[in-house]
Amino acid sequence: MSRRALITGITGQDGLYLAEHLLSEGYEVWGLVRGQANPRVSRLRRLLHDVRLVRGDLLDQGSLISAVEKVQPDEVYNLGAISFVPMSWEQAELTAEVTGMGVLRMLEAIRVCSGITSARADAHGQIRFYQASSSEMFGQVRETPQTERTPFHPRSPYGVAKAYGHFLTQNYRESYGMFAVSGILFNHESPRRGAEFVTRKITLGAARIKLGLARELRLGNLEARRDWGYAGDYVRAMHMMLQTPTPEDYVIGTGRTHTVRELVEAAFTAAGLNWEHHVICDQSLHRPAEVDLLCADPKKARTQLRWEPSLTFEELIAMMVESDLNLLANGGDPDQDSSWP
Ligand code: NDP
Ligand code: GDR
Repeated sequence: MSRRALITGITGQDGLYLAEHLLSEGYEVWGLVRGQANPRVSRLRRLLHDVRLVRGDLLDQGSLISAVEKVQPDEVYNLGAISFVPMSWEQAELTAEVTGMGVLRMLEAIRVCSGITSARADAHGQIRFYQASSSEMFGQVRETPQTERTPFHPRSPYGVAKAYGHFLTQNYRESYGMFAVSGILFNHESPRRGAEFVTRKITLGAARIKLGLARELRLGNLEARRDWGYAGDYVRAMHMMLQTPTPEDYVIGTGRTHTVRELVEAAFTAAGLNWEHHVICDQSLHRPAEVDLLCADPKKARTQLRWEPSLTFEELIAMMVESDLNLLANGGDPDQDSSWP
């Protein structure tokens, strides 16, 4: 019998890649979807016919219990979140509820449905749980590169909510003996990345300018450094983490860091443009508190999971620019992403 996975956040970038990966591994894949008329659910149906859907919301405990009861999953991947960092200042309480408390509700749904009440659950037949933790938890870093042992100093309500979810996942592992792990993932991108995140904003901006659809691109802090990898590689790591004999947390990243300015340069060069003629620095796009530098030390994942990224930064950005040029040249709508590869 095929194994069954339940994914929250299946309509997002990672959810789509993870669902594809698990289907290719022979899983029966279920996605938790919310809302009455969510356009991203229609897009998901168009892209992935074999995924089954169950209604639920990370804000609603009862719906999560019903979903777990209905699906009877072997593995749960909790990717659902308010994930755009600037939005977490505008809607801090909602971010805490979805990105933070949502983890508690999902863990409780699994605990209740599995009948786990004692301090140490029987490992046999347990639902395995993956939590989408984030390098944003490191925030103002005290050491670089960052490992599984680097202390957290989150710099946004999003980072704080993720830190809560991270520690709670650890706590359910220690309190109830649950197979619950966190992947501390650094920024990962793709042609399916939301248009509000800086990589996609830049590759779409460069493509629009190249095609004469725009003349300028307004950006915030060009000096921030991030460790950017390819989302398709990172979802493989999520799956690998749930196949290990013992539950442990892992840092996933490339170990290389670049400034936003270098990202702009790579994207505009890939489009055959000089970025200095088009990019405008806009103070209003700077954040109340910035994360200046992130760089992963993925040694544990490399040695214990045998995980390796397949694309370099330059290959990733070139792929995204090419995809956006094709999308726009064919009249595609980036908000619908109908022509995603
Ligand atoms: P996206 O923003 O693309 O997707 C977020 C998903 O969360 C969507 O499917 C959205 O569904 C869902 N969601 C939002 N609110 C709720 C809710 N109340 N109940 C249930 N689901 C909800 O994120 P990514 O795919 O990029 O990231 C996946 C996860 O990994 C997130 O938790 C993110 O914080 C984390 N992460 C991402 C990194 C990255 O670089 N991409 C790095 C580290 C961590 P809907 O369509 O209904 O809005
Ligand atoms: P991040 O990603 O906040 O790291 O969170 P984002 O792409 O939004 O920003 C990266 C860096 O670029 C700078 N920046 C801009 N960012 C945006 N969005 N728009 C701009 O115009 C702009 N100009 C400069 C930002 O200041 C920042 O330093 C992502 C999300 O996917 C999180 O959910 C995830 O947890 C982390 O990555 C790891």
